[in-house]
Amino acid sequence: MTLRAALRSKSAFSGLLSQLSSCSSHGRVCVSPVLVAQRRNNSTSPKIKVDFDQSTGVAVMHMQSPPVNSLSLDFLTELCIGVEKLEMDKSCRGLIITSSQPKVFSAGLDILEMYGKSPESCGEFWKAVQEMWLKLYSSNMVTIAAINGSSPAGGCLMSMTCDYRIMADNPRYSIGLNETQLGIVAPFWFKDTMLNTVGHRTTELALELGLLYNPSEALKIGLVDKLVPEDQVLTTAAQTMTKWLAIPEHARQITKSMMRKPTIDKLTSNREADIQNFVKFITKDSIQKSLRMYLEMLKKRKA
Ligand code: CO8
Repeated sequence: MTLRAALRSKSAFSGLLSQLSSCSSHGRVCVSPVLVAQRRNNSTSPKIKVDFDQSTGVAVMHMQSPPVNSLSLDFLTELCIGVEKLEMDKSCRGLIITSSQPKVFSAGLDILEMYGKSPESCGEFWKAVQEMWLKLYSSNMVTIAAINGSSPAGGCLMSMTCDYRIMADNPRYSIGLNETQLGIVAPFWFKDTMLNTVGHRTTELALELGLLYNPSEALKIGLVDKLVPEDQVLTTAAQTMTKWLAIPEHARQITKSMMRKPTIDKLTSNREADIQNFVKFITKDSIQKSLRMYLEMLKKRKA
């Protein structure tokens, strides 16, 4: 069964998860020998590579989907399964997300998943986008985005789900929610995530104008927390992780939940309506036209 098919089928997905954990007591999940063996070898899947260091309790998730780590349905499915596995393993306490692609952290949602697709496909895709956000934003692990390249739109959203963001200090890179530039609208939970990160007025300007910020600007508005030379992004993330992991875990987790739960609840209580809204919006002729023009612009810019 493919990963995508596994996620599609709820029972198969729980079957997959039950293979990962053979027992659960007092809220602690025991990890099966199969998973432990995989982990020792560092699990590798086509679009995501996870290196988990048992001695530090920190996993590094490398996004490795050429050319630009765009968030396709397959990519999101792998990512969600990867995060779920780590979340269930109580020996994993921290997650660093980074990119193996040169110059790009993630180009955001895969536009080809939203262009020329049936309403059913769009709905399935959007459910996976919601799932990625819910898993990362509500994670009990300490999460750090090691942003070693540009990170527009959904890439910025993914970074903002993390507890801390470290970006490469390269003025050619940019980050932000640029949806309006594509003629589309960032949904309320994208908006809320940004609002929780940089405040109301900055979010209003950023979203209406579809602003992409260079690293210095992003640091100034608090969209990222630290800039470092490109070759130090991962090491700085690891050092920062050590500091975060020194905080008493239970207190940190409850505090994170207190800060984020109202935003998470807003989506969980409206998931189906949000999917319907997305499908209705994205399949409109005018929106499809905007996406086509944007794709053409990307191609022209390359030429
Ligand atoms: N989806 C699909 N394909 C993409 C995407 C993408 N998001 N981004 C780039 N590509 C493709 C390009 O078309 C190009 O394809 P090809 O090789 O076939 O010509 C290839 O990837 C390489 O792209 P570039 O040559 O542009 O690569 P660079 O390294 O020069 O630049 C960038 C990398 C900066 C990431 C650049 O590609 C870029 O700006 N991409 C567009 C990013 C973007 O605007 N993403 C927005 C996606 S929408 C989203 O995430 C939220 C939507 C919320 C929906 C709400 C509706 C209700």
